[in-house]
Amino acid sequence: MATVEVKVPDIGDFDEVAVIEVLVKVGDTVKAEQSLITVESDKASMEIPSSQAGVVKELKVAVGDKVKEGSVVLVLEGEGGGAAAAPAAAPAAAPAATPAAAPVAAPPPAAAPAAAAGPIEVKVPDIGDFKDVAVIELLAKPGDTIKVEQSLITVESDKASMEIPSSAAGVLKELKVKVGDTVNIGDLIAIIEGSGGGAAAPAAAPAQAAAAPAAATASAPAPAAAPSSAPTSAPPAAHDPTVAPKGNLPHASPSVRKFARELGVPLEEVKGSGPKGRITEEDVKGFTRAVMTGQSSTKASAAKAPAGGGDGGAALGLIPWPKVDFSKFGEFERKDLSRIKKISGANLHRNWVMIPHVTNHDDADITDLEAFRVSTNKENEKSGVKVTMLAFLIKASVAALKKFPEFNSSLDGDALVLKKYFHIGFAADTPNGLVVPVIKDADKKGVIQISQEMGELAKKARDGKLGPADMSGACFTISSLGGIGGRYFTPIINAPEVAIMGVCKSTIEPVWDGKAFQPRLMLPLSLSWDHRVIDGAAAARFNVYIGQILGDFRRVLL
Ligand code: CAO
Repeated sequence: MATVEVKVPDIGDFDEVAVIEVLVKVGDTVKAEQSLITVESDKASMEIPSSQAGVVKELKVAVGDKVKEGSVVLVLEGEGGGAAAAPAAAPAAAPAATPAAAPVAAPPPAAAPAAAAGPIEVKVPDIGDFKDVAVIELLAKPGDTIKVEQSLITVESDKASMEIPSSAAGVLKELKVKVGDTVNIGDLIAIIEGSGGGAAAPAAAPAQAAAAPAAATASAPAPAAAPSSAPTSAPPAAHDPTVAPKGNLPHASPSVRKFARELGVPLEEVKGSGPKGRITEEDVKGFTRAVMTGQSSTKASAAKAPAGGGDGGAALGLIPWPKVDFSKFGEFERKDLSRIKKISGANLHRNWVMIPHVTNHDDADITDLEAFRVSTNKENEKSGVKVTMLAFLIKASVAALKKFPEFNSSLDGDALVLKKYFHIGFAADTPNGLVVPVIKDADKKGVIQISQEMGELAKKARDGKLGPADMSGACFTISSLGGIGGRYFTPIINAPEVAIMGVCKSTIEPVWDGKAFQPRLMLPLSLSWDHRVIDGAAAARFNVYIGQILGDFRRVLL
């Protein structure tokens, strides 16, 4: 099989950029367009994709190396699944249309500086053939004194993030964009009261100076709407980045930013361990771990998460949270929320507000299943593994997800992502709050193995030792209060999942069999579902189907 050299494509008019991350290793199988390395200049970082599919034979660059157009990144044993290796002389031939083909260098200001006073409009300069790039950071706030070329905002696409500089000097009067907005060339981003010393030319000519187009073809999801792979109660969350503190801007590559966003980690609170304080994926994981184990908390979530909603409603145009002097009414004590509660609160709040929830209630006859569970546990007494009703529920959910695939999906803009894997989260109560560990590939596991893994994960949860990987990737979540009591409740969906099953304590009830009332063990089920994705009839069918399986577990074989 032929080997090919993958080279740095045409990435604009820059001399050399530093390799800050190597994203693959020797032996890895890479797809065409898969990111291989991250490079970074003063103002922008971007990922260089592979021009073709194959197996990595040799890496030709290391972190810290400088590369430019035509530099060999690595040697691939080709699978013939992509473009042929682009010769050094024509590096743009392969990934020319990909984001990596775009320059790393930050765009110059929208307009050439010119002496002017009075209000000046700063617009997005020509940053290449992309549209709808997400604003991920605001780097200045009204009242700040801005220099020409000082970065005002950071935008990000799938593969690259870059800072948009000011075309004028002066005092920032107004920012016209906020985090989560998407922008295009020519969009107004700020009004600056010119200082007369190096102010911008009229904003009507934003593209003039744009010699350096930026990366990006696809728009990155806005942080607020970005699907979080973390469970409702897990680490993540609703971090609404506001103005980043001056001189303390989070420094991270696009993939690390994306990873942080998925976990809801506020990057400006993460200490970077990479060169020049750059935040690495390990730093984000470490931060999450620290929050989960109670060694740290996030300022953002602490400020936003409180059970009552804090001031989070302000963004929705709600009236402010009531401030009450409780001492007027009697004695009280003040107790800080646990760290997990602070973080999960922000998630729960977002999910509750953003997802149109509906909850269906039903009962499943588990008389025979409970008898089977008890006898199975007797048979396996010595194994030390106790089979729980929750394990059967996980198996039943997998069968229902297979029969009703839209329940195993996530909304992504106007599209539905239909998953072919079956990872099931379960809510676990811990002394520090609620967490949601995930049983991976539950479709491939038996009830005993699921019970065993659940026991291990629940213990890890109680000991505060769950890592992000233990809590991510769920397709569907089950929240069981069966060991405690109650009849029904309305569980909150774990975005980006589209449904969650709440289970309460089973009780013996009289059930009419056509001739007489029979004492049957009935399990209350409460299914909350996202009405944007699921219709009421489908939800009722899903619940009924789960009930049928629990009523006669042989049905999972059908
Ligand atoms: N009906 C009746 N009894 C039930 C039951 C049900 N639906 N589910 C469990 N039980 C019984 C079990 O059989 C067990 O009884 P024994 O000790 O006599 O065997 C007892 O209740 C305790 O079960 P368990 O809680 O140890 O085991 P589990 O598999 O049901 O649950 C776990 C494990 C980790 C999910 C659970 O310990 C837990 O944390 N539950 C709380 C989840 C929660 O807080 N959800 C709310 C989320 S919304 O805020």
